[in-house]
Amino acid sequence: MEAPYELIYYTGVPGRGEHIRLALEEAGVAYTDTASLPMSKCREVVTTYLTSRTEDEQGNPPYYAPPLFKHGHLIISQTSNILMYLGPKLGLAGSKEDDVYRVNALALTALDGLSTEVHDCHHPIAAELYYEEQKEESLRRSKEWMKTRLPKHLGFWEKVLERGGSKWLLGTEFTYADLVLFQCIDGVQFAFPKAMNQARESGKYNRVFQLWKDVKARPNVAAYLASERRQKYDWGIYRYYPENDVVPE
Ligand SMILES: N[C@@H](CCC(=O)N[C@@H](CS)C(=O)NCC(=O)O)C(=O)O
Repeated sequence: MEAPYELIYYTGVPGRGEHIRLALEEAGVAYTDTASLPMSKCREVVTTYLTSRTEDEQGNPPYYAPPLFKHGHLIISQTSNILMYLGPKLGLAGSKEDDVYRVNALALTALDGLSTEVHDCHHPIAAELYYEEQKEESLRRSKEWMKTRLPKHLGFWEKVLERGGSKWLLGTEFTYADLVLFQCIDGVQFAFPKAMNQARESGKYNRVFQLWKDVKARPNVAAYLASERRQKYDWGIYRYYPENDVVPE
């Protein structure tokens, strides 16, 4: 029997694990997810992977942070690495020989600009400090990010879609990069609704917002989003702080 796909990630928010869930859900394959465990049990399982080694894990170097992904004896970390591993298996990494690298580049770019940078808007000084300890800097950074970085990122994705001449990033083939961009746009809309409304209404990024809609409407994605497996945004990468939700000037 094929080894099961096992996602190891915290429960309570979609977080970085969501990119992997979306790929598995889109492909309609079975997987286990530690997010379905009660909060304390889930933390315990994730922490065990990060701090102690079992016989089964000896061939794998230590993992710095979740998400982790287990497939048989292979346990790997890093969101984009996991997606690059799964992409070809799930038929979500294009069909030409080098597409896997093209799709990976697109996914990495979306994760850099619209996930990591957005996380740093609410934690600009240190991940170890509470938001409340860096509120002033967070507001300053959020304003700057929305003013300069958000249009740069949205403009880049609009250009990718325009150049490809299709509704998907790689061209006519749907790939996991489209899922990653969907999730990033979805999260930024949650965190900064005013700025994103302004961007949508500007008409400058119609292809990007259309991709978000088209991914959302894909049958397996829509069914997943309506299920209880889809967790709500809260304290993760995409956070809503009303004081940071300002219209960029
Ligand atoms: N680049 C890594 C980042 C992983 C990461 O930062 N994971 C978070 C949870 S979403 C974490 O536990 N970070 C702990 C830390 O950075 O010290 C990835 O995409 O997987």
